[in-house]
Amino acid sequence: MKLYFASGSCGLATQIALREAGQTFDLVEVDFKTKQTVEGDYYQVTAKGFVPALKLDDGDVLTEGAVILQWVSDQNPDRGLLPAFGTKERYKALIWLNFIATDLHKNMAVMFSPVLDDATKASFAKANLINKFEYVDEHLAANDYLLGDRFSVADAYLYNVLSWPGRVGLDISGYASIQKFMARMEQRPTVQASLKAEGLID
Ligand SMILES: N[C@@H](CCC(=O)N[C@@H](CS)C(=O)NCC(=O)O)C(=O)O
Repeated sequence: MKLYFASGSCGLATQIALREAGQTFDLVEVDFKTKQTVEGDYYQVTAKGFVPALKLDDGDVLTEGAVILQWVSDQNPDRGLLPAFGTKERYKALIWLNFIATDLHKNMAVMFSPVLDDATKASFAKANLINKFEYVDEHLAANDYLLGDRFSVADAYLYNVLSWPGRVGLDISGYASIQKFMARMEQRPTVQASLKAEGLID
């Protein structure tokens, strides 16, 4: 199995999930500018040109991070990375995955846009991100992880996306519960190994 990634982008959550699942995988880095990997044209892997993409051993390629996280969890049910199919807890997890993908991830992506000026980004963040950070912070004040006291792949995705604000000049240091969550996540060996593999820490 191969995980296509770009350092510091949204493939980090998949990598953490694969490690939490005890799955073996190879990493293939994608150059966003050229859309090349060591294997050649990344568009041959996925016509979307986006990471993450997970190429399975049978050659099938999965895309969409929130869906890949579910696949990884369901391949390794003994690891408890998501609640069981059909349970109410499962839907609560899916609510978080969807919220992170559509409200946090995609709104954060706007902050990296090369076509928007800083003032526009600041107004956008005020209107579309600050209230989301507050919502998450409030939830984490009462819960160590998104689903309560136990890690799930939704936490890997949240950690991934909440590692970006500082890179775009958004200060989230005032959200105490988010800060504690980030520190808690960074104690996980899988997070450390993933950050290292992406060259984000030594
Ligand atoms: N809908 C996709 C979006 C993935 C996505 O936005 N990937 C970004 C990195 S975080 C990307 O590959 N961008 C390519 C580029 O900017 O050239 C998902 O949720 O997985």
